[in-house]
Order: sequence, then structure tokens, then C-alpha cells
Amino acid sequence: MAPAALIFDVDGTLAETEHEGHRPAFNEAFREAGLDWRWDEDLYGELLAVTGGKERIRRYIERHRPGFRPPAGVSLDELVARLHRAKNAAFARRVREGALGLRPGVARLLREARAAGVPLAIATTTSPENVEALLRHTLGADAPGWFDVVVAGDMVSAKKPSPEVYERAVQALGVDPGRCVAFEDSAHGVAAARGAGVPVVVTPSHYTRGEDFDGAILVVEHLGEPGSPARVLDGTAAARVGPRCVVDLALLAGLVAGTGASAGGAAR
Ligand code: XBP
Ligand code: MG
Repeated sequence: MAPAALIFDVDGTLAETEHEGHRPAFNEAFREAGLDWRWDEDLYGELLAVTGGKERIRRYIERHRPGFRPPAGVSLDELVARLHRAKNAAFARRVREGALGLRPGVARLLREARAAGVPLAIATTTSPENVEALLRHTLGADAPGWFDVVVAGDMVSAKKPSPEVYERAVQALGVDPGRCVAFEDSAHGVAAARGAGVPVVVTPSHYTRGEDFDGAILVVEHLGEPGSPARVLDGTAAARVGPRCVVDLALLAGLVAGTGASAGGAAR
């Protein structure tokens, strides 16, 4: 039986948005604001421990700019909100310019699910406008409408690793969480999905390789394409799936049924 729904994380999972999108966009926003802050690869890797762009800017100020005071008449909240808006505008520009492509297998699996009538959802920490921009420019103007449910950014009271974003998505879909599959790239994401009882497939990304994805049913380098299957790295079902696979609905049906794989998705 097909999964009840597929629920996708956005950053790092649909595309390498942190590396190629958010980090340079944060730096652009700081430059535009006349700040000499610059987040390099290592620093951004450290700051990713905090989910949420506004939360990340605050953490940076606390840890790395302890003496910083906003300009007269501007509160810290306002400054952070302004910088975050400018960052999202820079992110959207980068997406429009084609700086970000979807990771292998993402478009294929989304299209397969749509054709089979399997509901799709988004469960992300990023802002709704970033999701919309990415989907439109990578999949087409109608792509945001492919998703029955989108839970994003500040729609929850606690961001990942809190399970709230997945709990909200599953509730809005009206499905059994254990029959859905979540797609994530980070340990925070795995914790969030598992906390809500949703089995997780992990495709590690630029910043999350090397994290501990304990509890994931499958850890695979990417979702794979026919003729170019992905390497299986880990996961409770890894042994049953085999060394390489294409993550398709047949494979996912086997995973949620607890059989690991079925002919359609097994190594080929
Ligand atoms: C990604 C995040 C986000 C983005 C930036 O989480 O942690 O904070 O880096 O997004 P996920 P905003 O992979 O769960 O989507 O600046 O819009 O908050
Ligand atoms: Mg992610």
C-alpha cells in the first residue's frame, strides 16, 4: 500500500539552500545594512545548530557581537526583523536567478506521488515566502499548489527539533503518522519527525553530513534517478534495501509496511 502522505523538509532536502542560498543571502543583508558581519562556511555551520533565520541572527549577536547595540531609536527585535526580511528578499533573488536547483530525485518523486494521488506536505523551519519562491522557480508556477499542507516558519510555537511542525502537518492531512514518510537532511529534522511518529528518510546535505541520524529508516546520499541509483548509507531498513536504490513509491510502500523494499524501488 502506498504511503498515506509524503512530508518534505525544505532546506537541505529539496535543494542545497543553506549553502547556496541562505548563507550568501544573510551576508548580502548585512552588507546592505552597512554591517561588517560576514558568516563564513565554518561559522554558518556552527550557527545552523539554531533553526530559524531570526533566531540565528540573535544567536550570532549574543555569541559573536556581545557589545553590539542597534542604531538609536531601533529595537533589537526590529533590527533582527529587518535583516531577516532583507535576507529573504536576497534569497528569493538568488532563486529567481537560478542559483538553486532541486536535489536528484526530488522532482521525479513529487511527480510520481502526484500522479498516484499520494498527498504531499511541507514541514519546514524556513519562512513561507522562501518555500514559495523555491517551488515556483524550480518546478513551475503551479507547484506550490501541489502541496495539500504547508507548515512553515513561525506557524509553530517551537521550531525543529520540536515535533510540532510534523504534528501540525499530520493533523492537517488527517492521516496516521506511522503511514507517512518524512524527508529530512538533518538530525534536528529526524528528531522532529520521529517525535511526531513519522518514519524518516534522510538525504544528508552539505552541512549535515556526519550528523547522527539515529532512528531514520533509510539514510541515502540522495533520492536517486532511474539509471543513477543513490548509495544507501545507513538506516534501520538499509540491509533490506541493499547498497543502492532509487527512492520511489514502491520502495516507500515497503518501508512503511516494514518490509524494507519492494521490486519497484530496490537496487537497479
Ligand atoms: C532550515 C532552517 C532555516 C533556514 C532559514 O530548517 O533552519 O532557519 O536556514 O530560514 P529546515 P528562515 O531544514 O527545517 O527547513 O531564515 O526563513 O527562518
Ligand atoms: Mg533541512
